[in-house]
Amino acid sequence: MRISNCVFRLFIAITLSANSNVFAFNVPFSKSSKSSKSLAFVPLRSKGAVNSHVSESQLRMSYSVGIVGATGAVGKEIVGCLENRDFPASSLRIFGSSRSAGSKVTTKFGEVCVELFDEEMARQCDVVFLAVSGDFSLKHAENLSSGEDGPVVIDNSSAFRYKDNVPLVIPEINGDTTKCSKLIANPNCTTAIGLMALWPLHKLFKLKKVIMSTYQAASGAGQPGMNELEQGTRSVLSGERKVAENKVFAHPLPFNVIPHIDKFQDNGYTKEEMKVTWETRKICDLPEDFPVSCTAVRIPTYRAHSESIVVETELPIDIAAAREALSSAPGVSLVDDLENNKYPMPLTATGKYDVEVGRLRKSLVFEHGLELFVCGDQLLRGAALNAVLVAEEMAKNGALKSKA
Ligand code: 2RA
Repeated sequence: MRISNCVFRLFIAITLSANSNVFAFNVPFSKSSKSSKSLAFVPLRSKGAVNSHVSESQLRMSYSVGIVGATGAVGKEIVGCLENRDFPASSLRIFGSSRSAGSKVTTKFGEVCVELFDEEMARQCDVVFLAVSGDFSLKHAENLSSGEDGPVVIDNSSAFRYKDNVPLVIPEINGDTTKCSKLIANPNCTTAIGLMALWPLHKLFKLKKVIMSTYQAASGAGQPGMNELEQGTRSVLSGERKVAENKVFAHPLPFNVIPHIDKFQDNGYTKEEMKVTWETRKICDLPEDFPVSCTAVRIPTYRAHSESIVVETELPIDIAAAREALSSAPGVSLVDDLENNKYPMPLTATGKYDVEVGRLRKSLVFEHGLELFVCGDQLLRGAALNAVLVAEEMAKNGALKSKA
């Protein structure tokens, strides 16, 4: 029977990754139900890989899905992506902490009960998404995925991204690497958004150098980041304060930009910036010393990261060919219509599966060089959607198996 015609009973427990409030659901779930707006954005459908879903034969299989961290900013979007993409889930279990295990909450799914996180319980799943801290992942991810009967584990943290034996995956670029490991690392959102645009250009013109400046939304720091931006802006506009308070960010974010995301490293770059360098090399299978440089800046927007990217290429740039390559690339929308003031922006990229790419122009700096502007919903493309696409890829290539 086609999964899409079925009504499943989903057992959902939700844990708040940021503040550890944990909820759970035990409710009937219709595959045709629309995503709750309170859980996640309903994204616009995109072309290419993100619409290809799993094959007809794989749709006849169904997978038991687990999520740890399902009510954090990323976890909510994972639930939304699974729903919106009709992921063939026979059951959905969401695991939480002891503090909130057994608690109940009413949502569009009905009343929900928490499951206490336990490795053996989570190992019963076919695939487990981890949307929790790196420390949690370090402690549990390898145990979870170990052995023949362990589930596929897709980890959103940075804990395993740079380990040689753990694939770091953007399915449209290196999806085939998922065949060799049951533990998969999801890239940092900033890298994922940029590479969606850079990969088609690399195939066409062969990248030589990449220089990126980012404009990153408050939600990169999760719900607490969004709250600090909103409350701080209100406090200034109401006259309550001259300058907003800051706890999440290094400085007040309202009416400001902050060139500091994550910890400073010995070389003067931040860790967020170095992630772009390290992850670009690994995902695109580039040499260890391939030149990628990033300046990462936090700006007072809610959602969707923006990136100004300059590349030097081996081959001469042909703008028409670049536009054609980006137009047909899966997961990319070319938004580049200067006459009508159309270019990528956080407001238009928010809630979209595709990354917007525009402002394409030959660089004035390099003999062979291109400049572009990219905006992507980092909670989707940079995290939740990418993770669900990884699971779909593994369902297609046989690396994700159903125990049923
Ligand atoms: C940020 N990229 O925007 C980070 C989140 N992983 O803070």
